[in-house]
Amino acid sequence: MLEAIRQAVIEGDADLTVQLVEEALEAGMDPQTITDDGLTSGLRTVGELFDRGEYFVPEMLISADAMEQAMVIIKPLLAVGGFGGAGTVVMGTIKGDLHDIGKNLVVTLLEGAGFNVIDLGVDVPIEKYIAAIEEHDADVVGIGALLTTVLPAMERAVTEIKAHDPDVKVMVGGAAVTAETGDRFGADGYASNAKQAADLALQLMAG
Ligand code: B1M
Repeated sequence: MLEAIRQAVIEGDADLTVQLVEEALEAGMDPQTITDDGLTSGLRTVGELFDRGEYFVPEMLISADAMEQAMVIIKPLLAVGGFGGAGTVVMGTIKGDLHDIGKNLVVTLLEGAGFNVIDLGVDVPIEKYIAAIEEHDADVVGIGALLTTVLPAMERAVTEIKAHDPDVKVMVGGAAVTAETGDRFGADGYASNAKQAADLALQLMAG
């Protein structure tokens, strides 16, 4: 079933992807497993096909759309839990990067963990993060990046946010980021997937 979902994403067949996800949920499969090992795994293969020059941007967009249509069904099942109990998180993909599927998943799981999430979207300049921290008295900032070319911008953002407000916790993630990158940038934490991001935000709040 998971392989069939992977293949439907790779083929960019949104209708089939949605149908298979509905069948998997009816069969009792865990929504997180469907997301990580079916949908996200399929998009990772799409990235490899792009890398090999077999797929191009339009194919990536079509496959991304198949995942996003399936996520409409899954998201409400992931975001179970209270809202706003745990604190405020400002979330966004860094300036220069337009990838948001993973970021949106992180937002869903943060809300499911009880956080009030201010989602700044994609291509977020540093000053927008800082203005949002001020406006919403944020406890945690989440910065995502999927392109290696935007890592210098992410490093500058971590430095400037920490200089502006040493008390706010900064966590980083996204396919272009590793735990080592996070350490080197001076971030308070790194998360490799959406569930880890929610758990990390709770840990950072607990100090
Ligand atoms: Co592009 N893209 N893309 N892309 N794309 C990648 C990232 C790439 C790795 C493909 C490849 O394998 N070569 C490659 C980057 C290479 C590199 O720099 N390392 C790449 C490229 C090159 C590009 C373009 C430059 C292509 C071009 O135009 N020439 C271009 C750049 C546009 C831009 O950003 N300025 C581009 C464009 C696109 C689309 C817009 C077509 C589309 C994005 C659609 C959208 O987001 N709305 C797209 C897609 C879909 C991909 C791949 C195939 C899939 C990404 C995805 O959404 N995965 C991707 C291949 C890959 O990732 N291997 C690729 C599903 C998602 C759930 O996983 O984002 O990893 P992910 O999120 C995970 C974790 O990372 C983590 O939790 C999530 C859930 O578990 N996480 C966080 C994510 N964000 C976090 C933030 C946190 C914490 C955890 O904060 C604390």
